[in-house]
Amino acid sequence: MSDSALLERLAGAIEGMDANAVKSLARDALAAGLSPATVLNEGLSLGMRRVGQKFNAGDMFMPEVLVACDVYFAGLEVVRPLLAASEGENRLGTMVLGNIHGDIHTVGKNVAIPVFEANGLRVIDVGESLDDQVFVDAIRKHKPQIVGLGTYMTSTFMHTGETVAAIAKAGLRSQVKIICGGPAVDAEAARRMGADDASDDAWKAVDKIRKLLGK
Ligand code: B12
Repeated sequence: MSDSALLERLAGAIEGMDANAVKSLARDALAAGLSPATVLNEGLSLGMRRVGQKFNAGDMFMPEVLVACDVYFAGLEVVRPLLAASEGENRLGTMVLGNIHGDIHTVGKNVAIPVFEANGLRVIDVGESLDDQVFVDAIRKHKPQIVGLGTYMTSTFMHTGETVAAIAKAGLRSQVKIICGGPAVDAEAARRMGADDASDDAWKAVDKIRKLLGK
């Protein structure tokens, strides 16, 4: 089977919510010589993006999305141990990532993290519904180049300004770029609140992060 056919079948297994198929296809793709980053970026991620599009179009329902996420994670189990050892690790820099106070949504963050890792970020996940001080402490501890703010509701996205202000008050704003992520974000509004950018799509966010870091 050609590489593109293998990747297409992998994506199809996620859309079809078939965990067994996704694992064996991921192994086949690696055995065929595809890099772990390619298997994630062009196979597993393609399937997850299509699931998101179907959900937004009303062609898939939330329980199905959650099963598809589990299938995505089953495929990730195969690929993830190899990712850290591959070309991806820490090429772009370090990201501290966490959800703004009041936000407990985890699925999007957990889907985004491997995408960021496969594209060269070392990601430190500091958790959900965080006080602004947690971001400040994590920046001091891990010295990231980029901070990701998970904001999955309008109310928490609107808190961005306060979190950015806390980082600035601690004298750390000039040391980091800040990007918001989640379905309710808007890049212009994020900039008005003092962040650098925002994205509702992990794969597009990688390009934005590259630009922000000048890479
Ligand atoms: C699943 C879900 C839940 C689950 C969460 C389970 C979990 N463990 O995550 C539960 C049931 C707990 C929940 C609760 C609530 N939810 Co809810 N939830 C959703 C739902 C249906 C899907 C979210 C999801 O998983 N999407 C799939 C993932 C893959 O997509 P994603 O999150 O957008 O992530 C992608 C990108 O955004 C990006 N990304 C993710 N993180 C990051 C971070 C960075 C830095 C970057 C750059 C990119 C990035 O990468 C991902 C892949 O591209 C959405 C509806 C929707 N259309 O999104 C509502 C939604 C987010 N929820 C909403 C609301 C209001 C609530 C509740 C207040 C409901 C209630 N009345 O109780 C509570 C609040 C909980 C809280 N305090 O946080 C609203 C928010 C509306 C708004 N604009 O404010 C939404 C949009 C539904 C709606 N249309 O009303 N929710």
